[in-house]
Amino acid sequence: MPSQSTVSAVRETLKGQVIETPSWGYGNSGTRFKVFAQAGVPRDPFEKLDDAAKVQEFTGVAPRVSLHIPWDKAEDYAALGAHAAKRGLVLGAINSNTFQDDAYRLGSVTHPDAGVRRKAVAHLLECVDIMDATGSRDLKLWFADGTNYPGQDDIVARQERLADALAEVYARLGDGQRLLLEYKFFEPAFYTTDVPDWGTAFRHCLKLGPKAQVVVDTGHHAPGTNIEFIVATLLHEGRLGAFDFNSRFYADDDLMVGAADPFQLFRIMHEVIRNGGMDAERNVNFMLDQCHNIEQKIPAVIRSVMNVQEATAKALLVDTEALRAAQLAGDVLAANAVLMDAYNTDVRPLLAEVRTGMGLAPDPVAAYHASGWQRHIEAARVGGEQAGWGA
Ligand code: LRH
Ligand code: MN
Ligand code: MN
Repeated sequence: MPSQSTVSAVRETLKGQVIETPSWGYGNSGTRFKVFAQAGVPRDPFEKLDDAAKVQEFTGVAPRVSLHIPWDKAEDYAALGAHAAKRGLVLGAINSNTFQDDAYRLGSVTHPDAGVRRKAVAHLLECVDIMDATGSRDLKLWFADGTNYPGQDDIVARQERLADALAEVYARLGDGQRLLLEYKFFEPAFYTTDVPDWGTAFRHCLKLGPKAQVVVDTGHHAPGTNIEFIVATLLHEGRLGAFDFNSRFYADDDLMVGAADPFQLFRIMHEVIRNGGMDAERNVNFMLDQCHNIEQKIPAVIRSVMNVQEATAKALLVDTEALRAAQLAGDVLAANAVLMDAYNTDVRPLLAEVRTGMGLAPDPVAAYHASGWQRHIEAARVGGEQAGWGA
């Protein structure tokens, strides 16, 4: 049993946790086979913020929203920021998009043609302009770049083009802004991918400087990859910038975080906590990157936030003294038992208490359903937006 002082420290940490939700999680999405339109989905970025505000209202830990450009392109970003602020939100990471233009068939920043590379870099620089207007700290870069066939292009030349583009963007970053580089092992490229793994992302970040950090998207690894090892290593090296949380059974499924493998999420959060990743000064951004193709979107985002909270609570309950003693004694079974005891704790009552202490309802999903918001948006919004892909 954890002591009373441990439990109250855990409660305080949980109250202070921040989980950033993605604007595209509120829009219609699907696979390349079908996008199922849902009633009441947002028609513009302002309405996406209105939905995100509901997640914040019922969870109290999701005040930031990531934007994707051009999916969330606005005439006036100051107005978008003011709309967010009125709803108790702030605009979070700006996600670039160099994967939906015909020009990028052979790549964006790694394209063999310098003109296409210039177009891609211009978009990335525009994203930094948007960050200046929104006050966002994080520029999140994911490149779909790669090749489909052996021999299609020169692997190292593409790395050099990538490094040149990143250096130009890095030089444009203002004080307090940073570049977050996301890797993904395949898709849409099927043979080589230019940023396929954490090693490649880490290497580019090291070359760039301290304002460049790696994003770990939990769905972007080969099956069986030990993601928590990557998390521990990047944190130890000071280069873990953010998570894109989601879960997967097969590839980049973008299902709700904690749905496929809550034990993996717990192991990740254990390494985060063990290596100082919850400390405010580390600035690790805990973001969701998910699509709710067949389930209702707002309660799915709420559930996802709760899943992260549950994994965090369990990881905070690990008896670190007992763990260290067992590790030093070489007691394999005792060390493992310490972790499993924490994992097997039902933290839902603790989280309900935390919410009540924050003036919230203990069950955020039930509170959302009781609020009438879903009925309101289904009646008020006609012709909602697609999240941006999968048409
Ligand atoms: C790529 C990715 C990346 C994109 C998002 C929409 O698979 O994870 O983070 O920006 O999906
Ligand atoms: Mn992602
Ligand atoms: Mn992805």
